[in-house]
Amino acid sequence: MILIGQYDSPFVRRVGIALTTYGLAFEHRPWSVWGDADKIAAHNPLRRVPTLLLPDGTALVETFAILDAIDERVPAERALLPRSGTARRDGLRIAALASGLADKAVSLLYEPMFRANPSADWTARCRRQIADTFAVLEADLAARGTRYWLGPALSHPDVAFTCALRFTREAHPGLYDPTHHPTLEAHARACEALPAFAAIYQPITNVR
Ligand SMILES: N[C@@H](CCC(=O)N[C@@H](CS)C(=O)NCC(=O)O)C(=O)O
Repeated sequence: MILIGQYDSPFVRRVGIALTTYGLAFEHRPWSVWGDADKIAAHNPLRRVPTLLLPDGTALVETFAILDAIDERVPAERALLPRSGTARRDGLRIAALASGLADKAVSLLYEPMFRANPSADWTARCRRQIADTFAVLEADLAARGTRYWLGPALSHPDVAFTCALRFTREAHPGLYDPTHHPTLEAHARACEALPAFAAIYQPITNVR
């Protein structure tokens, strides 16, 4: 498998951490969505990352679709989400909130890159969406009292959230206030200390 994209993307990092946690072999092509757009386009007309090339050459796009394929390559007991049932729904729900938060943080980063006069309304909307989602996630995790989001073991929501938080903090300093989110803060710190998270990381270099 070949993973295309830089680890400064919260989505590419999430896929890289899942592959590394599973111990699945993969090649990494750290292509930039800006400088290497033509190379990415040869596999993905959207010119977006992550793009995952399967051994048969199929190019998968969209993090959740990529992870669906990766999860199938490990036994059910090692997968970062149960194959079905309530815990799967719950994990997908939380991972989708974290991923949506990351989407808004990416939009917020792109706005001044592409507009001479960034929209104040759009910027305020994104900031509000991010802040409200952090608040919902803090309440959700605090109510669980578990080591990881779905219980004693690492799962997809933990990876999705930790990648979203790291990206948001680095892209938008001050937007996330750790004192308002003590549960999220402790959780992300514990996840970032895991070997796969330490190995799969790149500070933001998202420049056009
Ligand atoms: N929903 C997508 C989001 C991927 C995404 O936004 N990737 C960014 C990099 S962080 C990208 O490709 N940006 C270039 C573009 O959208 O044209 C996913 O989960 O894979």
